[in-house]
Amino acid sequence: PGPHGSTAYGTMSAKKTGGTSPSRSRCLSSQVPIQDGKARVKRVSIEGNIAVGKSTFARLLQSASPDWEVMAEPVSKWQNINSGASKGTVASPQATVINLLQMMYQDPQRWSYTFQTYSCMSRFRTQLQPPPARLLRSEGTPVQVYERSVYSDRYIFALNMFELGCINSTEWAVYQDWHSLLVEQFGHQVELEGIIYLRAPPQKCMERLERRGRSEEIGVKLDYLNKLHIQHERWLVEKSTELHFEKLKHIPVLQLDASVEFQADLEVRDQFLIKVKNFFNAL
Ligand code: UDP
Ligand code: D5M
Ligand code: MG
Repeated sequence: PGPHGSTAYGTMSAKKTGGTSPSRSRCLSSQVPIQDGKARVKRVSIEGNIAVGKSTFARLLQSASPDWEVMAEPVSKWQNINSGASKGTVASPQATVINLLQMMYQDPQRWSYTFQTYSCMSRFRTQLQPPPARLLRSEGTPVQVYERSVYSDRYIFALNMFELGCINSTEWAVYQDWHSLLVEQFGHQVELEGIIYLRAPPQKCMERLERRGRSEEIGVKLDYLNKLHIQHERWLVEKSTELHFEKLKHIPVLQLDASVEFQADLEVRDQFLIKVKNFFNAL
């Protein structure tokens, strides 16, 4: 895991120094080199329901091209918050490890808002990390890929928690206020050029969730996955979710049918990769 729990799957040459030549690109910020008015390194998030196969798909992308860098969702960070240590200090002997993911599932009324602040903060951190040098040097189509984003945090999970009554209207108003402030202040640095939507019936996600057996998710019901599925459909297919960021309203979405077995079936994998390559090239 990286310093904040997000893992870059491809760490092969990520630590090497280097960069684009000034004639090829200029920087609007230190992290987003721009060429011809467009981001030189494209940024794409993988979205989809719990256990649809995002991490599996992310690993597949990471091994498919050195031009792609994939950042995993920092789940381990949410499962292991050290209560006694702030940044740069050593944890006291009494410090306990807090599993906020488990607390959120066990007592959603109490912990959903806290969880949303923490998950969203960790997603901002992930999206603010600069691309590795090898992507900046790439002559092809370099792409930084994230497992979920600050946008799904708000338009899937936080919204769903609010609709379920696990976040009250005061918490929802506060969440939306700081979320908009951060997205607007960070501007280009947290923009995405595209979204890959892994789509599958909630029942299929349930089967995969049970097979994965993450202990915190034992109590997750099909009904919850149904609700999250509907949020994804509203946002990425029907486009009926009210969005607050102009660029996000027009973002290209690649939909992949993740109900098929793409982990083991090499033919399906190759078809997915062709679609992804074409999608990236068109961004
Ligand atoms: N999985 C599978 N076939 C697939 C994709 C995924 O059996 O084509 C399994 C995978 O091995 C894991 C579970 O589904 O046990 C959930 O996958 P993952 O953790 O990638 O899902 P995520 O929650 O990241 O979307
Ligand atoms: O998602 C990881 C786990 O974390 C899964 O149980 C859903 C949960 N999760 C992720 N983001 C959020 C937010 N923002 N709110 C509530 N729950 C969240 P997985 O799909 O397994 O990669
Ligand atoms: Mg995952």
